[in-house]
Amino acid sequence: MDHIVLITGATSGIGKATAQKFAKKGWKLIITGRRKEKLLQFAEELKSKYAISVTPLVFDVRNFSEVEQAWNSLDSEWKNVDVLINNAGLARGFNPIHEGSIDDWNEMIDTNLKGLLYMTRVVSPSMVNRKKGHIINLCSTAGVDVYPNGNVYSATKFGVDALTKSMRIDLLKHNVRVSQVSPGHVEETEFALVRFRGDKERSKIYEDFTPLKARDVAKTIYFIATQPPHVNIQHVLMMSTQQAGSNFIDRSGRRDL
Ligand code: NDP
Ligand code: 8X3
Repeated sequence: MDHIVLITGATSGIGKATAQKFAKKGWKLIITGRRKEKLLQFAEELKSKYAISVTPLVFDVRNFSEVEQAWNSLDSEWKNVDVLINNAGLARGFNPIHEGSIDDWNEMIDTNLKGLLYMTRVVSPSMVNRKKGHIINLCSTAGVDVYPNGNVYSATKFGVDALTKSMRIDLLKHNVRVSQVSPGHVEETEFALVRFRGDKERSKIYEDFTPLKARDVAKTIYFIATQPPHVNIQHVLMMSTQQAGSNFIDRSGRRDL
């Protein structure tokens, strides 16, 4: 298998589970994140477990010169990325709009929107030149429906949805597919811990219902990426059985098998 997938935000959660899924299927991987030690250790694990090639790149997606430098550090053969998964992202804070933190707002906008744009800007020209490629963006149920205190996080994910749609139109004539996955709540991630800045008590948001797991989303991403060349799955909106939308969760207890 000579296919190359580039996954941003592979040090934890959905990105990590997605890297494991593609590695298991024999793909060549470029994995990224800011936490160097975690990323390098994960790359070694993948290489020894699956006997595949893995290139780890440590950089902050919010910083365009770091993004460009990381991309330029790749050998030309590694630049032939078949699938770009724009996964790195986060929510910060959970305040009503009049009490929101400007720093939190900037961090979400810079990561979820600008980071996705910067990655797309450096990777997509090679896809256009080769007339081949697939970009898969991580959106959210928060990009489909708003909820109390979700304000700016939702705005970034509504923005991701708009970008997915417009990127698909721009890249249509170049034979580059653009898809999106919008999950509801997903455990086995650091999402809640990051949103609540390490507050373990506040981060216990999955105790009274069973959410999706990171590997459920990974499986869906892999399915999207492995359709025949004439098929593009444009958008998958997925939630656990106990969730029916951003504002509808059956919190009557977990239903793990
Ligand atoms: P995690 O916090 O577990 O993972 C986030 C990943 O993004 C980490 O690998 C982190 O790596 C990386 N990342 C964050 N900021 C940056 C940055 N500035 N530069 C580079 N990498 C960065 O969360 P999830 O796995 O849950 O989140 C993945 C995506 O899924 C996000 O876009 C999120 O919005 C979306 N999502 C999550 C849901 C959930 O309930 N968990 C539901 C719906 C969507 P590092 O810290 O090492 O840089
Ligand atoms: C993560 C899901 O509902 O916390 O995107 O916004 S939610």
